[in-house]
Amino acid sequence: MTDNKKLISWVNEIQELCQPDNIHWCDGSDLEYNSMITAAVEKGIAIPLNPEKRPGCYLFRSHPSDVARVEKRTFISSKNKSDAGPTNNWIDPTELKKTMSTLYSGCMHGRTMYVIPFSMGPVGSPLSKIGVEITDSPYVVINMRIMTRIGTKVLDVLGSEGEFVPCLHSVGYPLSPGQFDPEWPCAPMEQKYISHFTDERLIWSYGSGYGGNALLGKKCFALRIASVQARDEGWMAEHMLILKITSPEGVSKYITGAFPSACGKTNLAMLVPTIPGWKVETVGDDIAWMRFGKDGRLYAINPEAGFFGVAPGTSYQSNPNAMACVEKNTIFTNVALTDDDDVWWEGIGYEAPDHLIDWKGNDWYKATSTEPAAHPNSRFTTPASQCPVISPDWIAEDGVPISAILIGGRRPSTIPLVNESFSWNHGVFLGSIMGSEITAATISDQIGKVRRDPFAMLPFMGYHIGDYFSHWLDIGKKTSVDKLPRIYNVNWFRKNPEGKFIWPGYGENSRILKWVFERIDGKAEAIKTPIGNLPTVDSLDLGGLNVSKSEIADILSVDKDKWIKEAEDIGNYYQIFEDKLPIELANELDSLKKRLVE
Ligand code: TSX
Ligand code: MN
Repeated sequence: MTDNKKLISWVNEIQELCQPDNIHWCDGSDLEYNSMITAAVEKGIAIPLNPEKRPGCYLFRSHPSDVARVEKRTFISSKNKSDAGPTNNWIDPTELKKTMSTLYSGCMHGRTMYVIPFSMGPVGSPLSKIGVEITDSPYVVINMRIMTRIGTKVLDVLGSEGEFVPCLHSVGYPLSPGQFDPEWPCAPMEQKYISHFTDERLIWSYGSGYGGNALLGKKCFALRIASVQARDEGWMAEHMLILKITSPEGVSKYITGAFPSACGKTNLAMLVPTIPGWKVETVGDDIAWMRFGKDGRLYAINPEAGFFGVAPGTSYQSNPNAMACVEKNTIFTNVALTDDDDVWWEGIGYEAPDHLIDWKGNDWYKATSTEPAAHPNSRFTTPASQCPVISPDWIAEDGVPISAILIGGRRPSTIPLVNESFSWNHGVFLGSIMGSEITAATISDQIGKVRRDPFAMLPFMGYHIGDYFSHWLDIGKKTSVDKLPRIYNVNWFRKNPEGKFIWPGYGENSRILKWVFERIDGKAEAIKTPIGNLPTVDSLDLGGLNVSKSEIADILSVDKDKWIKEAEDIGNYYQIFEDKLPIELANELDSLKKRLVE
């Protein structure tokens, strides 16, 4: 199995602490996967879907209290509180370990403890990193097998001395002999902990079986722990999609994009261009690890092997490639079940049938039901290799060279459709002030204000956000300007006074990608404005687009009064960083203010 002393002693230690009935080392084989699925079906925790319509697909339903990441139960436990910064929950590591050790004590009674060696990134690639997740949840094993590379091949690379990030997970529901085991065991909210011991690169998760709380390779490792490793080792761990775009002439470039949740990252990563001759292929839809190559350019890998996407809103119209992915070998969680054992969700692109079983397992009738049939955060877990437009380079060991970085949020006003930063530092400034306007959909008393989510990393930062900005600025000093990716602020969500989205978005975003592509080659025109370089109306390819030139001019306009207010708001927001706000960003804000009144 393994002769890695650190791994063997950690597994022994956890076995003693959690006291499982059995231990299973995951080899990652098809046989193992199939027998775990069979066992889950026999126990009634997985529902096989119609083999004619969804071969190899299964539906799981979570406990209604365990349906999403829990930010208030997510902790950055560094020795010094100041290392966690103003945006993270912090608990002293000694105290947190004491509390959680009590919870973990005997927590796997009546259960099997699975040991999952996994690689984030292609197995053996110089940009990849190894983790080992210990879990008592078969659902986690099944999903980790799709989302990461798991099994014996990872242990082979780990070898006897290799380093790995230990990731401990328990659903927090020990069973006494004869005790009934529910479909989705989990612990009450106040016992849930998603903890990151960042100094020793260790993850402890307790009490939740859902998504990012439980599939520890993703947000916990590839973003929170990796961001700390990246800071210390001079690379970047970012909440970004990666796409490849190819022009009609056959020239390809790679672009990453940081967007907060509900902006359509997965849709952009799999975009179907509406402009003739252009092609977009997917490298990743959620996380990018970027490192300098020997040539001084930034190279990105997708550390994941699958997509854990939000189902509602995904349709053959909005994202045909995602729909093709989920036709087979896919795990669905909390979607609705049809009478012929297919799936349905709000926004799937066709009417609900008269009767469904909703995400809670109850009858749902189109005529009378008032609640959504699928949970708004219901998910598909699907292999990236099944994506019809997956780029062959998605498994490139040395990653792909990045030419541009997109950043963007949901802003109904102020932020134009696309804006090119003047410089790396100016781009970091734009990233630091990213955010989405708070709408009625967000439960908040601050409707209309901007919720800042710098680089879409706020929920995923492993250290002080001010130090993170400094790290971005440092990256910009490590190579020459011509080798750095250019940074573009985009906004698909500008609204007209009637509250209607002006830009059609989706496949039409290829027009923006084309402009970015041509800017990099020094071919597309732009005008310098106080906030950045904006396209002229004529520099955008608008052929066949049903939007008037005046509306285009509108979403490319810079309203100085709105921006003066924006700059004031940025000044207030910057105060939370106190002495950790890099001087370069304070200078960028000052320069912006000056340009606005020139
Ligand atoms: O994903 C989106 N993208 C990026 C696509 C590559 N969405 C969905 C966001 C929620 C996940 C968008 N929504 C985009 C977008 O570009 N734009 C919008 C806003 C919008 C919504 C509907 C229409 C137009 C714009 N049009 C009609 O409904 C007809
Ligand atoms: Mn994400």
